[in-house]
Amino acid sequence: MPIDATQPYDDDNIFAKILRGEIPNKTVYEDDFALAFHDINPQAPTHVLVIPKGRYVSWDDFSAKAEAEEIAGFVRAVGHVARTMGLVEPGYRLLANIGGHGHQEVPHLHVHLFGGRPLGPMLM
Ligand code: IU
Repeated sequence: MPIDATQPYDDDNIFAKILRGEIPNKTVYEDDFALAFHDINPQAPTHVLVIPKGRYVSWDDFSAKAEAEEIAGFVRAVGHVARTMGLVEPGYRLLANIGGHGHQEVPHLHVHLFGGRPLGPMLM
């Protein structure tokens, strides 16, 4: 079920549990600001989720409330993951689903990173 992007942060959401190490994940990269791990239901040969370490439901609260350092750290982490996975050339796709119409299901901000094959026109 899609979530309401304006809901309060839920510390019991699955990605919060992953961040606390309570649920295993296939980590690709981790630093002070972000964790990147393989999606459990990959939609492309490479399908990685990158999440900020802070308690943000969606792009809405992250963009409004995160410190500049957190935003920069997260954006740099996404780029670092793509670069170190060899995706810059031939290319890749970033996607963030936000709230109901965006069909966001997990209430912790995440950016999907897809690659490993030609992805065609934008997904809808
Ligand atoms: P969405 O943007 O919230 O719709 O995507 C959630 C993604 O989280 C989706 O691609 C799931 O396969 C993925 N995921 C996961 O990787 N591990 C989990 O334990 C759960 C969902 I639940």
